[in-house]
Amino acid sequence: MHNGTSITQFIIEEQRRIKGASGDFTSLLNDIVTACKVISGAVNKGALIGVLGSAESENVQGETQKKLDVISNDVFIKSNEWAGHLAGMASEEMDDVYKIPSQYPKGKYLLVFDPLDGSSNIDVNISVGTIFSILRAPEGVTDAKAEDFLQPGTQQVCAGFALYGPSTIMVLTTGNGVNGFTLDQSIGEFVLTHPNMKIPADTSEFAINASNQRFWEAPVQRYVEECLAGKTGPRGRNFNMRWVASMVAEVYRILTRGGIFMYPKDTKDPGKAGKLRLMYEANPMSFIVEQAGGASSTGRERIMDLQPEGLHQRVPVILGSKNEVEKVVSYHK
Ligand code: AHM
Ligand code: MG
Repeated sequence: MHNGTSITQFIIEEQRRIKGASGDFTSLLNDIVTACKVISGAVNKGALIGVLGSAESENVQGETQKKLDVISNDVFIKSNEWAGHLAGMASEEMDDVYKIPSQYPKGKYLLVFDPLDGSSNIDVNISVGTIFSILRAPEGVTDAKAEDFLQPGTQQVCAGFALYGPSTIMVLTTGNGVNGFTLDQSIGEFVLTHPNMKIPADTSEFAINASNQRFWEAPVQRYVEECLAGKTGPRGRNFNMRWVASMVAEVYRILTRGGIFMYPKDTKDPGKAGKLRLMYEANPMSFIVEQAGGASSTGRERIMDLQPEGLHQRVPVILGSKNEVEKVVSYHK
C-alpha cells in the first residue's frame, strides 16, 4: 500500500473543483496515463521483447522511425480512440490527423502527442518520454481536420509528459501549477511525489547541442560565450553544461533544479526554423514550464502566443529559469 495521493485521486479531486465538469476530461486523462504505463513497460523490457532498433520506415519529417516510436504511437491511439472523448488525434509519427474510427463515439477534445521523444536514445538506454497536449475541438467539430488543431499554446487545456528514466515519472499541468507523479511498479499506479513543482528563476546550468555552434545566430553565440567565460567573464560566475538529447529529460531536470534549455534558430537547414515541433513538443513543454514559474520563448516571441501554421511546424525553443530566458531574449532585441 502507498500512503500518497494516486494520480487517479488527484485528477478526480481536480475535477471536483471545476463547476459542471462532466468527467470526460478526467476519463481522457486516465486513458493517457494508462497508455504511458504500457509504453513504460515496453521501454523497460527493451531487448527482452525485441522492441529496440529501427522500424525501417520514415515519418513525415524524414526521420527514421524506431520500432518503439511505432509501438508507442499505436499504444496511444488504441488507448484513446474508443472512449468518446476525442474529435481527433495528431502525432509526430503520423503525417495527417488521425480520425476517430466510425464505430466509436466522438468527443470535444483534441489530443496531440509525441509518443516517444528522444528516440535516438532508446538503443543506448538513456531516458526517453511521451509528451502530450489536450486542446478543445472548435464548437460543433466532431471530425477534426488539421486546421482545427492549429490553436495557439495558450488554448491548451492540459499538457504533460511521461519520463521513462530510472523511475517512470508523469508531469502534468491543467493550468493550475505543475505536479509530478512517480510510477509505483508494485501497484501499477502513479503516486504524487512532486507537488507544485517550481523552477528557480536563476540558474548556472545551460543545455544546448554545441555541435551546432557554427550555425547559431549572434544572440545565442553571445549568451553561450558569456556562460563559458565563467567567473572571470561578464557573468561573474561559473556555469555547468548538460545535453541529454531527450527534451523530456532536460525539462524534468529544469523542473527539479533549474536551468535553461535551448534548441535555437540556426542556419543549418534554411528550410527549418528550428528542430523541435510546436504542437507536440514546444507548446506542451512551454505550458508546463510557465506554470512552474519559468519562461519559454523562440528568442523573439513567447512560444505559446504563436499562431500555428502546420501540424508539424518547427520552432526555435529557449525555455527554463525565467531570468536566464529573459537574458537570451534581451540579446535578441
Ligand atoms: P525526436 O522527437 O525525434 O526524439 O526529436 C526531439 C529530440 C529532443 O528530445 C531533443 O531535445 C532533441 O531532439 C535532440 O536533438 P539533437 O540530436 O540534434 O541534439
Ligand atoms: Mg520528439
